[in-house]
Amino acid sequence: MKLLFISNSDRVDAWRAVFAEQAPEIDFVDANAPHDPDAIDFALVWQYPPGALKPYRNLKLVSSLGAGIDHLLRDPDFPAHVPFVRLVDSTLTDGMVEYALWATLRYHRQTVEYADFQAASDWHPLPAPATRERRVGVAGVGQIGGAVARAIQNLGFDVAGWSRSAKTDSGFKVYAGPAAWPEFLARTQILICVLPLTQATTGLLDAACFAALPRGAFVVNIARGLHLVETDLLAALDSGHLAHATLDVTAPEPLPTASRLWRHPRVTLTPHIASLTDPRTAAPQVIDNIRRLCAGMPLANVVDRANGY
Ligand code: OXD
Repeated sequence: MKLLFISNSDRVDAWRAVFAEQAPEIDFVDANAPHDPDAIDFALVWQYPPGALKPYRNLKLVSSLGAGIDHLLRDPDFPAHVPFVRLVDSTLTDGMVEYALWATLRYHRQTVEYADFQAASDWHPLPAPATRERRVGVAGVGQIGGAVARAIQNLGFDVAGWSRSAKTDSGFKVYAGPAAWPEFLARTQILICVLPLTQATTGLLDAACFAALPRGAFVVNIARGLHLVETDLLAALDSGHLAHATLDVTAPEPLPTASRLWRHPRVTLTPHIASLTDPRTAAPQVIDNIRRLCAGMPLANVVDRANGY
């Protein structure tokens, strides 16, 4: 059994080592090394040039190295009839939760303002809102967004979520569907985007969204750059309607040096590091799915291509 590893950004040696230890029966093939495409059974993939999977005619399973698979589905040559599974990894989720907590606490504890005061040698205490009065809104409350919302709620914040469809067992209020989006935004002081990128969510963080947030709101995007309209964000920050934005993702990535986001005093940028896939915790589920396939058992975390996640 041969598994092809194809990624522009992941560490092939680290993945190879975990496969050698945990699944010696699987022959791990680096896409950059010479190999026979017809002999490849499975593919483990992340960012790669569109069309790169086209030569592999005998694929039986494609596994994503990450949770969001929008970029893979955009490849017109992505094999349409091969089972496709994504990663649902607690380590990946933990990283997202940690980043969202950091951004929330940073805004809640006004450290952005205090950094300005320090730069001006200004000893200047601000009135501090109570945690229970700080309204955080998490857009996208699936596996990762739900964990983000619960962790923030556990710190005592007033948390609500927004999702495509109604959810009743989340432990926090969930606004459902496009009709509830404006109401969700109107109550949200810190907006955290954890949505999957689909046709319906592309460009959702736009001028109308920012206008619907209360004045002084904060925006955190840890999902995909294409959720957010950069020029609309800059306009909302320049006008003072939004107080600050934290962006772990941009469109495109890497962010071109000409982008004003790099230099905007009200923007914090990180290079898509909110969470990184760790082969030690992610590989076991890739291996498990291969073994399930071989045993004729149902696969875990199959992508619903119609929904786009
Ligand atoms: C992911 C990512 O979707 O790292 O897993 O962006």
